Amino acid sequence: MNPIVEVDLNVLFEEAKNVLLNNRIGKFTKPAPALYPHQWNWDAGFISIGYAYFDMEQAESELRYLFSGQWANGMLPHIIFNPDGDGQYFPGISFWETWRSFDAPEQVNTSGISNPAVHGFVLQRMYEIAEDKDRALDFVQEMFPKIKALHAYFYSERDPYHEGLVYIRHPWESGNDNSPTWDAPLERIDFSKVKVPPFTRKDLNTSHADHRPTNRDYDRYIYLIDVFRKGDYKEDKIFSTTPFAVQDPLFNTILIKSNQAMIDMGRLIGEDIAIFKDWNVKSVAAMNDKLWNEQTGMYDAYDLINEERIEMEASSGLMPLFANVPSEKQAKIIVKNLMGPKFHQHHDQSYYLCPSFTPLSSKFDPKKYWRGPVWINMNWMLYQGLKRYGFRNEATHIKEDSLKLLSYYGFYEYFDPRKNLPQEKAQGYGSPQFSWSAALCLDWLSSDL
Ligand code: 9WN
Repeated sequence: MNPIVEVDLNVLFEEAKNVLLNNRIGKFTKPAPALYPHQWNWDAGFISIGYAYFDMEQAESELRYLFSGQWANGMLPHIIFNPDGDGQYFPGISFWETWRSFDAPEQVNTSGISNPAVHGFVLQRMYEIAEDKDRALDFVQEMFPKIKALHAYFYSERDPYHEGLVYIRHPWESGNDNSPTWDAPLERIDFSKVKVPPFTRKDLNTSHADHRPTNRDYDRYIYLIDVFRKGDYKEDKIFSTTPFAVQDPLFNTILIKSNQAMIDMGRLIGEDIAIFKDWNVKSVAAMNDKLWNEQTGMYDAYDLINEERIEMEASSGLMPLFANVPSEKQAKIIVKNLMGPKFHQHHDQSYYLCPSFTPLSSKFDPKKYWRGPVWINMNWMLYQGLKRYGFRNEATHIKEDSLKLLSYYGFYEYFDPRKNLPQEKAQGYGSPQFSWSAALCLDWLSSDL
């Protein structure tokens, strides 16, 4: 029994392992049993970390399968479609019309947008976990050029002013799909002037509408895909027509973190690492010059279409801790925000770390997807950042909160952050048996602190 979470950690480890094994379809693992029947990009990264503890071959297979869908221009799609799952999820294969692009692969069906570039730091984590370091190095060698091509795509195609900050062109690229951070740019889509292609949602067949994005959100998501199709997936054409292009602190943090990992791993295998260093010098400076908000003590997003900051109230604004972007002084301010009224303790209300959006805002919704609930991958990244800066108590706090939620309620996709709910009340939402919740639990259970 563990005194903090009052569960047998060996049992929890076995349960987490089984979530991955039950969601596995041969070479890859679905994010969830029913809601997500294909392979998702950043999910696959977190899932590989979990497998690395008990099946390194499968951990490698996840990334190999994912990169089999990489486009010729380096773009790595957010979904690699499982042909057997087509029809169960919308938007499916045909909706994306990726045949319009010369870059899309012919043998593999994919979406036409990307996801956070977790692969560099995932590969490094796999190397650290590996017992057979020779084999792990071979895998690093195999993946290195593919990950480099992905980063090169982001810096050449998504940084039009060469600032060192890449933009996302769809909320699904951020992985934090319906975060209120995207509300203002999305509200610019004027439905009295533009048409949305007809579509039918499938997510509500397996999930509660209160916990998922609204129909209006979906109209916007689908409209944007139509913009990409009409632009034949050419980035310059899309940039000149899209109403949505945002520099997101989380997306850029993850890229910087993976650049750092590529620098370390490049040294190990004797690869040229100069370009990763150049990218990071520029990106870290740009994060601090352009996105750091002195008044709020968080990193903002930046809307490239309206050329204005989006003041950050989402936990993404704390996330640069993960990639060592803030100075020690900035880090202290960020931690004050994390542990204070904005995300943790407000009068008699207390929240599990870390709500995805601040409970102080009228837009906070404890049940709705990325508008308030706790997500395990975000907690895991915050935890790594806190640990690295030496905030041991806060790091322990976030790990314990995560393990409590996972052991009390199960491996849900996301959790209600409110601490004052009766314990018997369901606090896990979205899909049960969610793969990355299990995979990152395996990582926590296998490491100290
Ligand atoms: C759209 C798979 C994905 C995650 C995202 C999460 C959710 C998809 C959806 O599920 O997004 O990509 O249909 O809601 O928001 O972070 O990668 O688990």
